[in-house]
Amino acid sequence: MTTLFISDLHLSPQLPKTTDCFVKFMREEAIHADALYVLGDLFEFWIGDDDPSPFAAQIKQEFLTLTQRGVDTYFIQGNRDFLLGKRFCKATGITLLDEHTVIDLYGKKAVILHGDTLCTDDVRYQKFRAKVHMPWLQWLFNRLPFFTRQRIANKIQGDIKEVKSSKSLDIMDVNQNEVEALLRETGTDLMIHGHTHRPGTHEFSVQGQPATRIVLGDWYQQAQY
Ligand code: LP5
Ligand code: MN
Repeated sequence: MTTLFISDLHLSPQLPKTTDCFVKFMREEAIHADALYVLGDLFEFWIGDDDPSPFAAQIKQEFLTLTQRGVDTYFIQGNRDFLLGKRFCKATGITLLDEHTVIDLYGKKAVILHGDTLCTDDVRYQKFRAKVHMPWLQWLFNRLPFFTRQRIANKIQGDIKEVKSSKSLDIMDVNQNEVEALLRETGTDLMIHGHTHRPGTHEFSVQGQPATRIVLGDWYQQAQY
């Protein structure tokens, strides 16, 4: 009985070692699991399912092989791959889940999400997020040629880097009230997310009942699942 959770791999053609770790994980670990949940930021950037690169094809092939072997595979978009969509899922056999989703983990309910929506103290990010999630803007963006989108994404990323480096670490962590509100709203006492790159297990109580929040780690140094 194994269900695996990963997030924040930040795969890119520039980091071949991380891609190797991912391939090894898919072929040696995920293949034996009942299910695999990818909780966002699988990619450093994903600007459209029509990515023509051999890198994109390689990653898709790993997922296709896994789902064809019968491992149920699910994906929740992160803040870096929120444009991953239906076409990617169709090509790989994975299932796209809502921003936050309640799953049944061998009889235990858990709410899973990327985690960026919990960082409500980061007001500038939340405003940015609301903009890039506007359906009409995404519709327009998706209709631009792939390489134009790539140029726009690079420009935005460059502009934002400085903004991020001026933020305090506190602001970029989850807001505890937000965490508790989501647990109450979903009627769960277990939450699993990534995004903050601060792996750990947090125990606390919500309305007098014990609750747990598990944070997944990133893959910059090693595979974490
Ligand atoms: O991922 P991480 O940890 O490095 O940082 C995140 C937040 N940053 C982001 C930005 C992404 O990395 C960049 C994604 C670019 C993809 C291209 C999209 C193409 C447009 C599509 C249009 C449909 O998510 C960071 C958080 C951090 O997590 C911790 O939570 O702090 O947030 C920021 O740094 C964002 C700034 O605070 C916002 C600055 C606004 C600048 C305005 C730029 C122009 C916007 C144009 C919108 C179309
Ligand atoms: Mn993230």
